Amino acid sequence: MTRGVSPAIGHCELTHLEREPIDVEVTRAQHGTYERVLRDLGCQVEHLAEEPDLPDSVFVEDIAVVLDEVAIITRPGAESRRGERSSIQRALEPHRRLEHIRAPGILDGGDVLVVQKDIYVGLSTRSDDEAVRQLKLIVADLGYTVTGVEVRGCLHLKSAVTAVSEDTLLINPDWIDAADLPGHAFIQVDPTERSAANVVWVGDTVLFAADFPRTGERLSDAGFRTLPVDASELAKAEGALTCCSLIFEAPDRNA
Ligand code: CIR
Repeated sequence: MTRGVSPAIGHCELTHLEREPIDVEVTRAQHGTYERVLRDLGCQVEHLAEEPDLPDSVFVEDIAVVLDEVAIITRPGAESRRGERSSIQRALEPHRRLEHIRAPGILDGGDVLVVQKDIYVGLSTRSDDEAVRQLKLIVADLGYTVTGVEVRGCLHLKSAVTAVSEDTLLINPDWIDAADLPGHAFIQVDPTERSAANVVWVGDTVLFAADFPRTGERLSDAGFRTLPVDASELAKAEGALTCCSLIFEAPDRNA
């Protein structure tokens, strides 16, 4: 599931970046390529209409956590993003039973890394212990463990670490302690490419941001099939690759 780029993206939330002009058409072109790559990899892309008044609404990942059994609509840490929920909720209703993170909890999907039955939640400026507590209750009977982990220096947990296979994580060790994610193998980003840990793993392929070729090379050296995707304009809005989609199994749909 994706959503078109808002014409207001230039007014996006920024935490670690200085504001610079964002070219909406270039952003749309990059986003279109991203969707095409997902289709080429066998995904059925459900493209939601853009939201002209919601600058960050292309970053659908933050609004829901979709597990096989349930989808959890988040309560985004940035107040300006809370209006993004209603349309995502409507779009997910046909696919999953829905649950919600409720006030005072805050949670961005970018802070939620699901690795098989382990759910890690980044304790960032956007997600808190109260959301972790609620999430634990929601998944209590589903066999998941939920663990809050400290992140530093980056926006979200998935800025610092994402999965590239069932047991291997790509990590920037400056932003998170690998010891907080026990039982996994790690590949480190190239030290000159701080934001490179955010990759999208689909089937047998890992999509990485074209701005980070050295990390891409590390992944291919480790035996992964990789594909670069240009997301440089989206990056000016502090968005990375995972943020632009919610990827889940939809057995109720024809492929
Ligand atoms: C924000 O600050 O909320 C947006 N400008 C960027 C969100 C990126 N989302 C993500 O990494 N999951």
